[in-house]
Amino acid sequence: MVETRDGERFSCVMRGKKGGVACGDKVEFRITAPEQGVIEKILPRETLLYRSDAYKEKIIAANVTQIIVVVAAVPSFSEELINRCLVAAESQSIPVIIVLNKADLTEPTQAAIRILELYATLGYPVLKLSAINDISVLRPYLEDRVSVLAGQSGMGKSTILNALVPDAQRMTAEISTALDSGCHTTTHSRLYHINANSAVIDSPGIQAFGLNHIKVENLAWGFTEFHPYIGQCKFHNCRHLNEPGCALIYAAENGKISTRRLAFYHKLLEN
Ligand SMILES: Nc1nc2c(ncn2[C@@H]2O[C@H](COP(=O)(O)OP(=O)(O)OP(=O)(O)O)[C@@H](O)[C@H]2O)c(=O)[nH]1
Ligand SMILES: [Mg+2]
Ligand SMILES: [Zn+2]
Repeated sequence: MVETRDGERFSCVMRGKKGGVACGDKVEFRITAPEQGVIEKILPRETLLYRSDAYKEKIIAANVTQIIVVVAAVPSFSEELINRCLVAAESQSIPVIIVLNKADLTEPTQAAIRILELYATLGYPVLKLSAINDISVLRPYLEDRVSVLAGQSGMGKSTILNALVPDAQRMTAEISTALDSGCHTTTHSRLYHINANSAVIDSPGIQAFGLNHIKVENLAWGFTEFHPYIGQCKFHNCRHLNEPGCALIYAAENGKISTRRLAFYHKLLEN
């Protein structure tokens, strides 16, 4: 769906090969029939958030200026997925905020807060809210930005979107308690305007966040607190795994960086 500056909408196909165009893209298109058109050209992207495994790449959104990683205590969230999201974001220099949704589930939320404290100390804003009650703490973070709601299925991304844009009426669905997961309710990303300068994209739940597109030697740059130590190791090609004289391992041993984050980095090196 293409929207013009005046807010007119056209159902479009892509000229030539299918795919390639993503939610948030700016395009040139030609009208072919009432409310229909052909996308002729994708304009250069400011940012591109995507994930990739050995076989394919999947664009999450184009031209976003902020990523809102949505987590909740129920179903349980993967801290590794947060870290992968952060690495993808850092590689595109896109700022991230973390939203802990379903704060009304007070007891499990307490445990989630303790896990997320680490990310707050790294400088990522961590907001706690309950989308079914009140999302007002999130509003100031949306101003003058194009944000994408990203995260696992069932965390409440579409519920947050509906709270922000009541007319949107995005489909939401009960989670599966048996599987401790969401039901992959949202199948297509879509951008919604909050006001003239702010927009939010709701995206489908992510199960795995492959980072095949990021070179191994660049992975450490995805960990913001590692930056002062990169280039300080004894060996210039240090992978910070177990090499002697590694500045990152030394920093972790001395409590300057979190051993949990170094362990996630090691996990990313493996695949
Ligand atoms: N208790 C509680 N439940 C919530 C809250 N926000 C969302 N939910 C519920 O969580 C379930 C999943 O919400 P969705 O908004 O569909 O989740 P999603 O992240 O969009 O999931 P996908 O589209 O599958 O990626 C629904 O049953 C929501 O009603 C909240 O703040 N508190
Ligand atoms: Mg959804
Ligand atoms: Zn090192």
